[in-house]
Amino acid sequence: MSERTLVLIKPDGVRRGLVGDVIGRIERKGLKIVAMELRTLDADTAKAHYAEHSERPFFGELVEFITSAPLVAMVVEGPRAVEAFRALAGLTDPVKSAPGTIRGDHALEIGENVVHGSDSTESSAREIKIFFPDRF
Ligand code: RTP
Ligand code: MG
Repeated sequence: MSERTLVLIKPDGVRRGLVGDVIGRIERKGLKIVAMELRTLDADTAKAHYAEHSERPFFGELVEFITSAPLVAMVVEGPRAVEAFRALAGLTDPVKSAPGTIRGDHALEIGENVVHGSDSTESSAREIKIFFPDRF
């Protein structure tokens, strides 16, 4: 059963030139990119995307960071795509992420951890609607 997940290469990943690395990992895994766009988020879109964290102390910083510069948004498709991409990404805390994962290989700080991947099929459906409202 194929499913879709929303992947973001966050502003730190774009700024550091990691777009090709992340796309390469997605492609080598056998997942398919079915939509992709470089864009800078406005605050409303960022707040909607991260709504589940609106009461957390880091919410302001999170919104500021994710809107600070261009990111790459994509829809990635394949068998168990949500779980497959989360495994490629590693854990939220890059220091705890195993080498071989995107965050484990490329980051040190929780707040700048290179990529986002939806955490469930319910989240991916909601997030894909926010980023690509007319496409799916
Ligand atoms: P994401 O949503 O960005 O893919 O990351 P995630 O599922 O691994 O982590 P999540 O719990 O959804 O948190 C979203 C983003 O908020 C930042 N964060 N900061 N300072 C903190 O304690 C803290 N906790 C989370 C991270 O940048 C995380 O990716
Ligand atoms: Mg999350």
